[in-house]
Amino acid sequence: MSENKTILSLMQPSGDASLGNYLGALKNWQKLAKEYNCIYAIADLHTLTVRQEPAEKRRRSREILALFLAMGLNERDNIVFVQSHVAAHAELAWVLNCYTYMGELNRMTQFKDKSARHADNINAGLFTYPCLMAADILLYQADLVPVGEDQRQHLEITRDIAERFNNIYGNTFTVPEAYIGKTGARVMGLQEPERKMSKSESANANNIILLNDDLNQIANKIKRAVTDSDNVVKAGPEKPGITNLLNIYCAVSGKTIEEAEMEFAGVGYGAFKGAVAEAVCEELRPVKDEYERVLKDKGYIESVIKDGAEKASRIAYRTLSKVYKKVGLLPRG
Ligand code: AQP
Repeated sequence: MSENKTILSLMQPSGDASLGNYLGALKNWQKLAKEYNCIYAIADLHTLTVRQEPAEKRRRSREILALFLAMGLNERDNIVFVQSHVAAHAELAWVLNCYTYMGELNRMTQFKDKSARHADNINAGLFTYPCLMAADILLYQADLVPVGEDQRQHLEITRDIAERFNNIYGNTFTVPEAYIGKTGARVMGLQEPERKMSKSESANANNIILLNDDLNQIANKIKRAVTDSDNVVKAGPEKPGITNLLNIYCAVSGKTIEEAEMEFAGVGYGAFKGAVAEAVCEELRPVKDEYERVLKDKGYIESVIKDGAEKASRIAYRTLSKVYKKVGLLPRG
């Protein structure tokens, strides 16, 4: 790895990738590849906290990996791997469990949210999830982690655990910083624009744009998006549907909200939605073409998975051996 800082980005195969994942994460990650040592992982162990059809999970893991590759987040310039293929994640997570307090985990809002949503399956993994996430980050001595507002708390706890460990045993982990992208587009649901578009919550298919949707479906979903009855294309807290569409339009066109509002001044919602649909489809067309091409190349995907596991394991086990030695475990020989 070069002297550049290391940046670690994870995506869970908890659902099919959405326009939110694309605009809020993948598109930004693409820009980081030149400046940083980038490590991209499919966070499949994390998805075990919520029940899912096993075959679906395997399909999604491959598809999200293919999406990374299609977007140029490739194995030549970066490390791309599947979390469960590097056993050091689970091993370090156990150690970190023993250096994390119940009080800290109790404060995690994601635990509270997910337990409320999955009241029939409040498992221990859901509670100790931040220790696994800390392991993901600390194993690679990541300097930076791109985080959205909802993930900040997890990065904070990772920093606390790393500092605690370093204070007891001497410098072991790099204490990571949050990387805040310039345009952290937050895409909201098309039918519920007050809530984030989330890939694991696709009960209403019209609420979410999936990268697996065809371009006609995508355009139709945008045309059916919930708005209001003003017929004025302007962003504002009282107009969440239009604001969301404007944000999406700006994220794909590179325009500012003011520029977009001027462009659509006096234009009705029908024409505005048509323009947003066209811009999104134009943006996604080449990505989807390349994604479909990569997805068919099973041999390539398998080779990336294998190579990624080897490269990631080498770094991860270096950190894990250091940790095991410091906490007093016998060396493996
Ligand atoms: N709606 C969104 N707008 C902007 N960014 C988003 N991300 C997700 N949804 C949006 C970003 O995608 C990256 C990968 O996310 P993740 O898979 O680790 O989990 P997540 O943040 O919890 O994403 P989802 O889609 O909402 O998944 P589920 O439904 O499983 O919780 C992250 O960088 C995230 O910010």
